[in-house]
Amino acid sequence: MKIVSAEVIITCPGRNFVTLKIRTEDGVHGLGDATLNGRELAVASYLRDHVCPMLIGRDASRIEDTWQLLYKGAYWRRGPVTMSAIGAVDMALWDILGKSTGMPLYKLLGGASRTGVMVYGHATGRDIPEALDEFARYAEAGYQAIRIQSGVPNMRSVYGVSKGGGTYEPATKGRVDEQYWSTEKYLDFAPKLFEAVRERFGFDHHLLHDAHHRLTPIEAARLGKAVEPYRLFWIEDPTPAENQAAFRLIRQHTVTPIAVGEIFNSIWDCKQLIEEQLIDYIRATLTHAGGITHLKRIADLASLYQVRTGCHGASDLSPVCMGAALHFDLAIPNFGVQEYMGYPEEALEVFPHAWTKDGGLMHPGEAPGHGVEIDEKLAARYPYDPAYLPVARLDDGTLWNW
Ligand code: GCO
Ligand code: MG
Repeated sequence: MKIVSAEVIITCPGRNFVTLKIRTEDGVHGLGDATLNGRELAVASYLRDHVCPMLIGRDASRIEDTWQLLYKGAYWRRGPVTMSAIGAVDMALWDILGKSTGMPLYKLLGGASRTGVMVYGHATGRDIPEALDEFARYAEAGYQAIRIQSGVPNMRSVYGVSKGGGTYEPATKGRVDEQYWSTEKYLDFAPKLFEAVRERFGFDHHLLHDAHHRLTPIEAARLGKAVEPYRLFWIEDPTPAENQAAFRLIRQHTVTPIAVGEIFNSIWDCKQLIEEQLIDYIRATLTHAGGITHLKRIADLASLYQVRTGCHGASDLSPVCMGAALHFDLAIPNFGVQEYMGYPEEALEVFPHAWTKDGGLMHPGEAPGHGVEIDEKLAARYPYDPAYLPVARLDDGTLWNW
């Protein structure tokens, strides 16, 4: 199973994706997702210039040893660029192992622990009535878990709501968009949004919401406490998590469950959050947190503390990541929920996939490996198109957390 080539493919079918393709001497290939939204070329260069040459000649079945080599061997540890590059290699090697043994990835991970993967969709609206109508559409489509985001009255922009109708896409082509934020307005509004959902739809659905790192710990505690009657499945990223101990303060005040970790890239980012049971769901992903090998380690640690997974599944993680994530979700014992934001049609064409979707339940399929391929000819028709995530400022211009 000697590796003979490793190449990076960059394509923009609706949005930018970076894919690593590793090939062995037996003609088997594996794919890994290396997309880091807004910093795509940094990971592409890390792979092309530093990692790919190291892979040639190595045994593709030595997945753990390759992970350790890339992690310890760089000397400089962790970080989103390094860990996304390692994640892509790891995903591709597991894909190769699946293909060369004829097994779908979830079987290599121990087999199915459930019949399907519960995914949540994004209901968004410029105001409460519009958000509720979107919620109704997801409910009718069979989703058991639905995230809701809405525009806030008298606030110029808000996280998670699409600009001109259509699907939500946070990155803006060619520039860094400036948005505005007011915690006071948001905190006044958010409980009304959840109240309206429960009034119209009752308590049958799992209700999720993303605060997108905007609050201070005490503000997050206030929000969690205020929304307890609406029994949310989770509030996501209530406050930035670099300071893990900050979550103690939130926990002292509220039983609203908390999900954190889409921007984490290693077990060290969430060790304290998990060990002190300061969160309920860990959102780290395969792509950004070092692939299957490392996310499994995080999930196993989490399982000791009854913390479940809720992997990030925004459309800026490629379908390759989604396919691999569905295998992971199906196999691990402490799966909670998987985000599925969906993809532009052209992205689904560039990445043919074995997964299936039935309402709010997904299945990775039975194809060997992770079951996602890339149509390279089609991919070449969509050249890289730089796009960046926005920043948020307070009304007086102070730069805030987006
Ligand atoms: C989510 C996330 C995304 C991120 C995006 C950044 O919960 O899905 O918060 O919307 O903002 O993935 O690239
Ligand atoms: Mg989020």
